[in-house]
Amino acid sequence: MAKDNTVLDTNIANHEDAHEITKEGAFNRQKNRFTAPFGDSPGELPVEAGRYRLLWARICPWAHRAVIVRELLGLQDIISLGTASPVRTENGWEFSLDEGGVDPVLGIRYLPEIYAETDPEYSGRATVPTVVDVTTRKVVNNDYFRLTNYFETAFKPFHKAGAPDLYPEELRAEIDEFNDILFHEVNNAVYKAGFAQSQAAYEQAYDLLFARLDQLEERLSTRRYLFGDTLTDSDVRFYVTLARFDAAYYSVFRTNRNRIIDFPNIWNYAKDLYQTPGFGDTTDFDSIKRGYQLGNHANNPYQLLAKGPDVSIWNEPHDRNKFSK
Ligand SMILES: N[C@@H](CCC(=O)N[C@@H](CS)C(=O)NCC(=O)O)C(=O)O
Repeated sequence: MAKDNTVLDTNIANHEDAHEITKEGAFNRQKNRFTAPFGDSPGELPVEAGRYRLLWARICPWAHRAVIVRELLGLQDIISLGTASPVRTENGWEFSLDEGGVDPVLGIRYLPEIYAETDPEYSGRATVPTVVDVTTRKVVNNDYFRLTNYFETAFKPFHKAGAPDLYPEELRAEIDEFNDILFHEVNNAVYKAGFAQSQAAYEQAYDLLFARLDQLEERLSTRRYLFGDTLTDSDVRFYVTLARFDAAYYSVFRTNRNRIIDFPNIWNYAKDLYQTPGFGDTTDFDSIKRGYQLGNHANNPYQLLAKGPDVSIWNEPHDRNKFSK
């Protein structure tokens, strides 16, 4: 846990404590601790309706993607959802949005409580997303990288009728390869820029990020979604970074070569997704701004919240229907 009592996910001290800064000043994200897969083989987490609770905070892109996929696939009654407040406290993510300030199912005030109950030896950061087995009160999975894929595959028997196939078998290898690039060069590159402790590490992340965004701008000039005419898991992963970019990363993480609204194809694509049920209705720009801007107390000692940007433009028309047949 961070020593500073005003911490947030954007507080670098938090990551120093968790030994996530290399000697070159670069951010090297901690490994997930709870990675058991969901499935019906021995050692896998049994897939059952009502057994698991997904814990998230609206600021967090890694958790947001699991929430979007849960919505798209209609898993809301199968996996319950607990929401922590957007500004992380000195004691970790707090369930202060709930009555009495505790999660109504688990009865915890702070996320680290359930990590400590599960593994008293755990010394890493208690992160969202976290999946808890409510029958055992144990954290069973915090594998933000693969969680959406489990919802898409192992939870298939529970998908709503007509749910999109976000992870089609014939595309899985390609999607995995793409998601890996997306992680290193977009989703995590913004954090690498924001958490860098040397000019070189910051510039390296910045250059990597914008070179990839330029390529994605090009890719989206010929197709509605990243893999063509239908939504995939990769679109969800790209979207969560886009939704945070202009409101947070651009200023807080200094990823300011240009804004997302300056990329014509990416911006129209982002609006298209935002206006699709599951995306915009789970996106809370106010929480995003608070989480990133107020979270870093050292960089914002007077706790001022930027008034802009105007987020009403996410509801403006997009031009992506031009790709529909
Ligand atoms: N589990 C991953 C990714 C998830 C993650 O970083 N979530 C952030 C919120 S976006 C979090 O919960 N941070 C808590 C902390 O830093 O203590 C990690 O450990 O780096």
